[in-house]
Formats: sequence, C-alpha cells, structure tokens
Amino acid sequence: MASQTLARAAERKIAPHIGVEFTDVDLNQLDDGTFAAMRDALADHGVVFVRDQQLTPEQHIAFARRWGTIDVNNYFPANGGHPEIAEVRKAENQQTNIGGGWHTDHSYDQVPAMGSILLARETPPSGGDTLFASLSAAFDSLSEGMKATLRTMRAVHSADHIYSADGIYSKTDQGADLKGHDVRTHAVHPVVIRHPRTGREILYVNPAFTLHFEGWTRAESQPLLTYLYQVAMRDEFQCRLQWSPGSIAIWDNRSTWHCAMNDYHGHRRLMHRITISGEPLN
Ligand SMILES: O=C(O)CCC(=O)C(=O)O
Ligand SMILES: [Fe+2]
Repeated sequence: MASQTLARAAERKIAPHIGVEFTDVDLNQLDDGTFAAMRDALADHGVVFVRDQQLTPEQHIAFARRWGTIDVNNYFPANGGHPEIAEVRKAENQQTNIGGGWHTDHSYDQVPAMGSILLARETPPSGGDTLFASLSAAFDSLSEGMKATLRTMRAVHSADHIYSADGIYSKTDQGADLKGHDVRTHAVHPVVIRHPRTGREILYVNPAFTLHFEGWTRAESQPLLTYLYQVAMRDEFQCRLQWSPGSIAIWDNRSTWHCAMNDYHGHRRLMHRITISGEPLN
C-alpha cells in the first residue's frame, strides 16, 4: 500500500477558558471534516485562531460563506469592491482605534451576529494584539444566587451612543471613516443566554452596547453591570492573540467579548472583517 504522510490539522488550546489555535491547515483547502472540527472548536472555546493564511478577498468571502450568511456591517468602511468585507483600520497619524474597549459585536441587533472572521492584512511591528474574554466562564464563576437572579432579567442594548452623528467615534479621528450615523438600534436580550450549539449559559451584557437592565434605570443598573464587567474582565477568563499578516481569528460573538489594544501609535494596522449572521437569542 502506498504510504503518504498528509499534514493533519492540530488543535492547541491558547488559555484555560478560551481560545484554540489550529495549525497545519490551509483555509483554501479545508476538508469538511476539519471544518466540522473547527465549528465544534469555536462553540467549545469561543475563538479559533489560524496563522499564515494566504487568502484573497474572494477566498476570505468563500471561507466565510461556509459558516453562514454574511451580515454586512452598517458602520465600517467596506473594502474596495467587496461590500461583505469591512475594513478595521488605523493609520500612522490616527490616535483612536476601532474596538478599543471591551465589547461584543452587534448586541444592539434584534438577532445579533454569530461571529466574525477577522483577517490581518497589515500589522504594526509590535503591539496591536486583541484580547478575548469568555462570558461563559465568567457566568460559571458567579454564585448560585446571582446566577438565579440574572436568569430572570433582560437588558437593553443600542449602538446609537457609539456611532451616531454625536456619538463617541464622531469626536475622534476615526469619525470621518465611519458611516451609518443615521442608523438607530435598540434590542432587548436576556441577561443570560444559552449557546445555540452547546446549551452552555452565557452572561450576555457588555460595556459598549448594554444601556441598562429592562425595567431598571441606568443609575440602578450601573452598579450591578459594573460588578459583572469586573468579573468578566478577570485575566483568568481571557486569551490574547498576537497578529501578523495572514493571521485569522474566528470568534463567537455570543460567548465572548473582545478588545483591540491601541498601543502602536505611528504605525498602520489594517484588518479585514467579515461578519456572519446569527440566530435569535434565548
Ligand atoms: O481590530 C481588532 O483586533 C478587533 C476590532 C473589532 O472590535 C472588530 O473587528 O470587531
Ligand atoms: Fe468588535
């Protein structure tokens, strides 16, 4: 029998609660078995990281379509001829970055995105890492009393204070690049959701887009939200990705937060993001 050693994808956990890296894979030639393993790994670990990929924009889109329907972002500039690809960029002369505070994308939508596939095109000589946090591990760490209370609650989310004409970005040097100033968003989601694939419980509030608990004022909501955010931001629930051109991260928006470090002033960083549609949360 002819013997041939084929490169086989391997998985390596990045941190105890979140993140897995796939090695020995070419996303342009991903067989169905490895893709299924990647889908399972995403549900189990929240973020899948792959390095050294050579994807054209068309190949990036083709890979994204294997995960689901593409959700075109309202706010980020599109890449040239590809409306499916949002550019997340910071130039040498800009001070503000995109996603520089902890958040999960699209929680302000009625049906939030499943996740994103972020591909590094240009990276600074050092810095520009992205941190990810597991909101299922954070939820698991709470007391039974707190968990039971949170399971009865819902929270209100919006992006208007971030992206509208008088929102946070408009006051920064990213303002001119962003669009969708007139888009209005408002969504109410359970504070504790179940992951659609694993059934695992997830704390579903985030510092960027959650305004308050339903039926509570913002002032009443703030102390409990602040406490929950402090829990979720604990180092033990995080992993850190260090990018180079060709690195790709796929994250699950329901079970994770992310935060892009802004520690590379004077250098360019360009990422291509494709967002995948999700399903109603409950
Ligand atoms: O640039 C990054 O590392 C992440 C930016 C971000 O928040 C996003 O693409 O959703
Ligand atoms: Fe983001």
